Amino acid sequence: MLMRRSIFQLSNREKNKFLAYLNLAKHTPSQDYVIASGTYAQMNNGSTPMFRNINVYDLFVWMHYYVSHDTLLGGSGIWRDIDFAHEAPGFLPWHRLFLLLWEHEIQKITGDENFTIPYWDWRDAEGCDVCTDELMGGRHPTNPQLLSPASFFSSWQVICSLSEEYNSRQALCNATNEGPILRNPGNHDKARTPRLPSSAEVEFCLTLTQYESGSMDKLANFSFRNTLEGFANPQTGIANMSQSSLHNALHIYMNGSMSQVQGSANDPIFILHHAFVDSIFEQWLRRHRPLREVYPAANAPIGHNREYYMVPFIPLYRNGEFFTPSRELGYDYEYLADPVDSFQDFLMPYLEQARQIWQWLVGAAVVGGIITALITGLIVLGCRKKRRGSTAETQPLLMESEDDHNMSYQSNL
Ligand SMILES: [Cu+2]
Repeated sequence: MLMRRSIFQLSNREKNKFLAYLNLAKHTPSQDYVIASGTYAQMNNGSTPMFRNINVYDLFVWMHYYVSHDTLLGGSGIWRDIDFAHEAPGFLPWHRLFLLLWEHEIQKITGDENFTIPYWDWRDAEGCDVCTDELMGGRHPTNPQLLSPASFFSSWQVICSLSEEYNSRQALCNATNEGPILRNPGNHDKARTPRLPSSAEVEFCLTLTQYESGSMDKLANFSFRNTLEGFANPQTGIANMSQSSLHNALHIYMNGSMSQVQGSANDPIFILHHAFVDSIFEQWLRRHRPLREVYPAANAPIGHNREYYMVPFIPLYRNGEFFTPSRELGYDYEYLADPVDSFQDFLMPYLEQARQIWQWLVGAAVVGGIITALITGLIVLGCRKKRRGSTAETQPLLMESEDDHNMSYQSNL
């Protein structure tokens, strides 16, 4: 069982390793994937392929862009009200899979099979406490919108951040560099998001019994998904378009690359943030123990029904497959883990090994026992013979030497 841990619980060594892995991903070309740089029509229905290589980090930025970008209908037609990963029931399963795949790619390029994404528990935070040069980058000393030059994230380039430009050109994002990461935490629109989410808001959200409700979009009332995503009031569960709460609040608060859906994964805070959102989803699953059937099978916004495949992942996965407790998917969160379960997890590999080799262990014990018995028998026999032949000679000599030793010890004292 892989354990996701709080970024504040990592040792300095673990923190630096995490940052080094992120940087490696940003500089390692993906061996398995390319991105489409043109639509199917622009590729002449596939006869003129348009694909580009991409690094592992940006592959995920691009996938997050692709799943949420406006559909180019040709001519000047744009379909904006479409998103296969947000504002509908697929939001939580989609981001759950996204993080799992991201974690897996990092494990592959580093060879570190135990790597897990850390989370940022932002409940009741006063500000962006991961925005330091030891973690995700502090603020630039003279330009508040930029990252501090002491953080290597300040040299990262973003992609897929210019949605209106792509729309006007009827073009897909082709992963061209578009400048540095922007982040200006706390200088956001306070009327929309007065402060970071509180523990009480998270707790209220967890009490909502319905996973999804009504129109199953951002207007849904008393929907756990819509409240956690941040389109509903986290004190009442009623949809409220004028506010951005819980998950959305963090995106707004960062006031930069994180604040536009399509380019938000450019900022690596995205990963820490979504890991924590996923842990809240996990708490809800454990508390309410829903059957898979609780996830809507029909009438959800396009792409979000339970058996629909999630865009743009290859191989294919269905929304409903990730509406399941994290332990079934091989991971847990440190702050949610049952200590008994964790101890079992710790023992499991040893017990499993013992189970596989128990015949050998028993065999070795029996053979060892027989050999020990034989040797003991031989020694006893040997000693008896020797004692019979030599007792008389050795006895006086032994006593003499013992006396000498005792004398010298006494004189020293
Ligand atoms: Cu997203």
